[in-house]
Amino acid sequence: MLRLPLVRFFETSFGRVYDRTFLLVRADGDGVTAWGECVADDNPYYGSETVETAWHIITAFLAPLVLGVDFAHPRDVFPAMRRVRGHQMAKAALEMTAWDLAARQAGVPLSAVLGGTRTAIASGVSIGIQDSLDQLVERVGAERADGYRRIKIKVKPGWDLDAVAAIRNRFGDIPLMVDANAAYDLADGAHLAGFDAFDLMMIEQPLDYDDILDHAALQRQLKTPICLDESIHSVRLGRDAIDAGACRIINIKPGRVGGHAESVRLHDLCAARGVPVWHGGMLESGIGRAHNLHLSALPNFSLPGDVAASKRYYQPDLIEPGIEVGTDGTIPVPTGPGIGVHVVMDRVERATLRRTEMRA
Ligand code: OSB
Ligand code: MG
Repeated sequence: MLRLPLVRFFETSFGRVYDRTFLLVRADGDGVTAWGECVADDNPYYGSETVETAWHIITAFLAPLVLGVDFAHPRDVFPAMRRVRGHQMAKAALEMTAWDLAARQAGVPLSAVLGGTRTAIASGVSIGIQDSLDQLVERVGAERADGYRRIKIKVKPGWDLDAVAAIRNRFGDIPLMVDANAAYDLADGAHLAGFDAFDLMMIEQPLDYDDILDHAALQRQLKTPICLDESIHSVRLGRDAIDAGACRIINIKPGRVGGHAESVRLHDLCAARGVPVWHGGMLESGIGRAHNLHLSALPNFSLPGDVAASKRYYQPDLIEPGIEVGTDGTIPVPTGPGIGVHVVMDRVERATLRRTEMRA
């Protein structure tokens, strides 16, 4: 369990944070060392899990189901944890580590094992709620100057249409979207239709974190495509949401659906239904961020994701070199074995709050 200070505070509709607490998983097997990251935070505001629940579920229930087991393929790890219900972030942390382990054992990049086809991914940024519209416009300008391919801003009641209008006035027709993190309800439909005037790429998760059908009703009132994040915590819910007309785009976060294998299944389902996907972010360190880069190499990740440069989040990051974005707004997918980044152990040690070791 580690804590790192954020380079800049991050504010969403559920509050402002200055640091990030998360878990790292390290697995040693057959002479290689693999890494994964659990995206649960120290509060249950985005999802119901926390670092403490993930620690408990991993050590008491999940690790004993997978440690020392001979898996033919990492896709078999998620099904092996099936008797534990929910706790997708805890499951994903172990499952993703298993993918890194398998890729390193085979000596190939993780993206190759996952079925990735891209050598670089298009990068976007997620800009939190600011103290003023002037500050927001300044941040958008700085991110644009760094080359990012699309801007997402966090919105909530009282910080929404005016914020979008300020950006459109200053920057014109840039690729722009908003993320409400479930801050509205269906009764706000007429207000949310106000976003239609701004030609947004999408509005992400306007309604409740576990809702499908209200989103379908809202989508019928909006021209702007709805993208679901929080609501899609399994492949089945992704199918249900598409069938119900609740969204036209899906944000994939492996931590939210239980890992890489479930993410690939969700990606494939969306591809078959003609629904584009993009890779979300959870303020990961370089370790989780590297996993996200490899997954983003799959073909239906056709929209820029929230996978951005290390220096926006942590200085220094836990990896060296950090992940950097080119002037064209893309990030190369690492080519070394596994996640293909170098973990700086003394930085991990310094940020560590608690550790445990388990053996088969
Ligand atoms: O809703 O996409 C979200 C961060 C933490 C929790 C939820 C979300 C986010 C982000 C930040 O938007 C994405 C990132 O830059 O990592
Ligand atoms: Mg979101």
